[in-house]
Amino acid sequence: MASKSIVLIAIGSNTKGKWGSPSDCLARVVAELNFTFNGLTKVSPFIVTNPVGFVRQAKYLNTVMRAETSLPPAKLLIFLKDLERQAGRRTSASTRWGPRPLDLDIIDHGRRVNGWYVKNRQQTARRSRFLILPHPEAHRRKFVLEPLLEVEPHWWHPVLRLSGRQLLNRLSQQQAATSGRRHRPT
Ligand code: A4P
Ligand code: MG
Repeated sequence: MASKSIVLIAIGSNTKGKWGSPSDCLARVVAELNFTFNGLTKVSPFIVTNPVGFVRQAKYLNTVMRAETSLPPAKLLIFLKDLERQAGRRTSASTRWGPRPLDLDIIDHGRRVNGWYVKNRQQTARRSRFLILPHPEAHRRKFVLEPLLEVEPHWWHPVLRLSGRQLLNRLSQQQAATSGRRHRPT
């Protein structure tokens, strides 16, 4: 039997879809995934978060699931994309980082690294339709890191080699620096 990997899946929703409101949709997808992973899952509490993106849109409901699976990354991605479609997501009509009834991102799959390279001496992820691991935006997103730490408190980023806690602290410091600049008297 193939060995199992620990996977972390970020789940988000901010519009009504075929599975109902964002909270109905999250409950449904958690149930579907729980069934698929034979109950070997842990789910963080659902949190309401401000939207990140380039268009005006409603707040999101977010959570992170930890699961154990022998499904390889590419097969898991196909399965998750199918769930997004079942929940009413239309890929052709979707804007990058725009509103959606369901978004499923693989944050980590057994600590695999794929699609990252060094640019100007910094680790950077490619922009591509192919699977990037760990997810290219996870380390910049509080709505991913906070729930992730609830289900995997000792997680660390396999490329940036920083813990989830360090990444969150870094985000808070960056935010404080930006708001400090904004409020500096002229
Ligand atoms: N893809 C590559 N790597 C991965 C991965 N690790 N996990 C590819 C999942 N997918 C991955 O994704 C585009 C393509 O990325 C997929 O075909 C897949 O092969 P998408 O979700 O179909 O579309 P997208 O919106 O164009 O891009 P993306 O980058 O996935 O958006 P995100 O990053 O998912 O962001 N604000 C809050 N508060 N909460 C949210 O949950 N979510 C988004 C969506 C924006 N703002 C948000 C939230
Ligand atoms: Mg996505």
